[in-house]
Amino acid sequence: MERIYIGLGSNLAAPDQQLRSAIEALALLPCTTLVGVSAFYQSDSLLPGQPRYTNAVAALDSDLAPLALLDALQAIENDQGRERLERWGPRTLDLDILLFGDRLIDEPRLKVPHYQMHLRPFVLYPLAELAPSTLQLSDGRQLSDLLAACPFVGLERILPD
Ligand code: ROI
Repeated sequence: MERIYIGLGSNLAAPDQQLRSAIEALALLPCTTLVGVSAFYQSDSLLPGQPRYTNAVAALDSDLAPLALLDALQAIENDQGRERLERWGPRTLDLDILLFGDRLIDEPRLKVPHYQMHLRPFVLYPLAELAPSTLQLSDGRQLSDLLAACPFVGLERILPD
């Protein structure tokens, strides 16, 4: 059993509802327990001209292998109407494996830790709600150091209802 953190994002077709549906789907994954979900956060897209995003992070405990989990996450994205028209395009649902236990993964389909998480306040701040502040990433970086280098700018925290 390994602790896994998943980043969720949506900027199309009722983003908050997309995240809620995705969380229900995560809770139903085989060999997996959903152990926590952060608040939702809204922010502008990193790319201009796209609708604002809603983002959150979920914590799972799972016995799934990394690529089996990736397949399951892509199936959830597809079930929720994701169309892969352009890289970085707007999307109904994006599910990213951020951290997978203490594994370092460098495969064509999957790199863990997620290669841009340290640059993304909409990943780091929800992650910090779920993970201990002393969390050390599998590549040796400390979550607290990443947070200190990534100001809480442009994020609007949506209180859970
Ligand atoms: N911007 C925000 N705020 N949230 C995202 O999840 C997100 N995802 C992306 C790009 C287009 C880079 N911008 C984003 O893929």
